[in-house]
Amino acid sequence: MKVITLCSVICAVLLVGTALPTPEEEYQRYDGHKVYRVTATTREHLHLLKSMEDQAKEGILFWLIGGALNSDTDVMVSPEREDEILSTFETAGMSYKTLIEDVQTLVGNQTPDIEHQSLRAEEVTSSLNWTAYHRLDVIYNWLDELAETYPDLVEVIVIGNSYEGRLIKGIKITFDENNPGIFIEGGMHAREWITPATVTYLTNEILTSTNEAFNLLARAHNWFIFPNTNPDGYEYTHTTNRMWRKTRKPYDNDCWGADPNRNWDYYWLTNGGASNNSCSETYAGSEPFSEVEVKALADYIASVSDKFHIYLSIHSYSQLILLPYGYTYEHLDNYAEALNVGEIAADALAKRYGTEYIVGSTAEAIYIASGTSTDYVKGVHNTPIVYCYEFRDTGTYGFLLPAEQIIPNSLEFIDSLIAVIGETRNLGYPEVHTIG
Ligand code: 0X9
Ligand code: ZN
Repeated sequence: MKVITLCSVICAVLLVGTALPTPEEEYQRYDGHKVYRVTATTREHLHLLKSMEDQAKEGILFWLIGGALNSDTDVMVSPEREDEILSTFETAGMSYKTLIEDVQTLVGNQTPDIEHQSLRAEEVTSSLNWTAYHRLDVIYNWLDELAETYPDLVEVIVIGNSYEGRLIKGIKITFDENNPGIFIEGGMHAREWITPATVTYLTNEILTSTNEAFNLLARAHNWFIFPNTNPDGYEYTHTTNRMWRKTRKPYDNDCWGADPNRNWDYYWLTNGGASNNSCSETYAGSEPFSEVEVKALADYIASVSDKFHIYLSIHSYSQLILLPYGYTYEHLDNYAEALNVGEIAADALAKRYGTEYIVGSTAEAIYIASGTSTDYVKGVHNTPIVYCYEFRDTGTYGFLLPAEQIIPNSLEFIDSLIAVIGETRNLGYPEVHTIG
């Protein structure tokens, strides 16, 4: 009797514990949060914005940090701090405009709510689609299905585990062992949901497209594809906080996560292109490769670096095609070539819907950013063609891009990719390494 009583108490506690989320686990709401675009026209403005970001106080979150004069900074502000923050901008002489009136409205439009959660069991067993954003297990199950459907072409690659123990899963598509390869990573920044969505769309096209021209190009290459390189962060954006960017490793000052795109062991934490403050959105980590997800990806890249000649790191938002380097203004050896290929790719991308992308080196086009994946791949492995894509849009929705834009974004991206592959081949890569 005693045992039963004890069990009923413990079981009730356990049941309640699993049924009701703790306050930290509740999905963060952004009612009344606005996103402002602020323009910095002096060094003092830049300095002020940087220090506001570094302080990482409640009620202010930087979506984009403009590091150059006349660049834009997009900052999300809570209703409680709105007056104070706007008066700081005004006192400093910075102009600003409202980009997004109510962040919660946009989050609600694309976030799986309770109703959607109950559909998840069904969704997990069905195939992927590109009319909604999906949870990690849905994407991973789909990768497994691909390997079952195309056993001669597709191999699932697990490169390691995340900090919280999730798999870091991708696939290799091998059409012919001797083909040159293309490496694509998405989802490094958790909140950039359009990136795994588009990378999986591309994967599907590589295997099923009926477009003859694309098929020919796709089948003349092998593909290394990792849609979700920050699985803990990605899940966190689905369960707890839609606006999370970093990994989920605990650090000091009660802050979590490092920026996986500042953690690579190549000019790590150099030139002010990252932060040593664990609360910053661009925290570089405690040391190079402190993030297991980044280390796992770097190790896998090293093991296949002679098997690919094109590397794409996929982010959002801003509509950019960025060349290395980010840690310095110095140009690449083949800068002229890479810029030219990027510009042809941007032209190809614009043809379908008129979407305009800007092409340039990371440091020149946006800001100094050190410890990024593309700098690492170029600097350490000397891969001939390396780009970071920043997908749609330019700030109307930002990270909260409606799911209806997944397919258009994917189609125009594939248009640009066809140009990248074709132009890279015209330059004689991977066999001939010319200097532009
Ligand atoms: O700051 C970043 O890491 C990227 N922008 S984002 O808004 N997606 O966070 C741009 C970094 C430049 N990309 C690389 N050099 N890989
Ligand atoms: Zn990003």
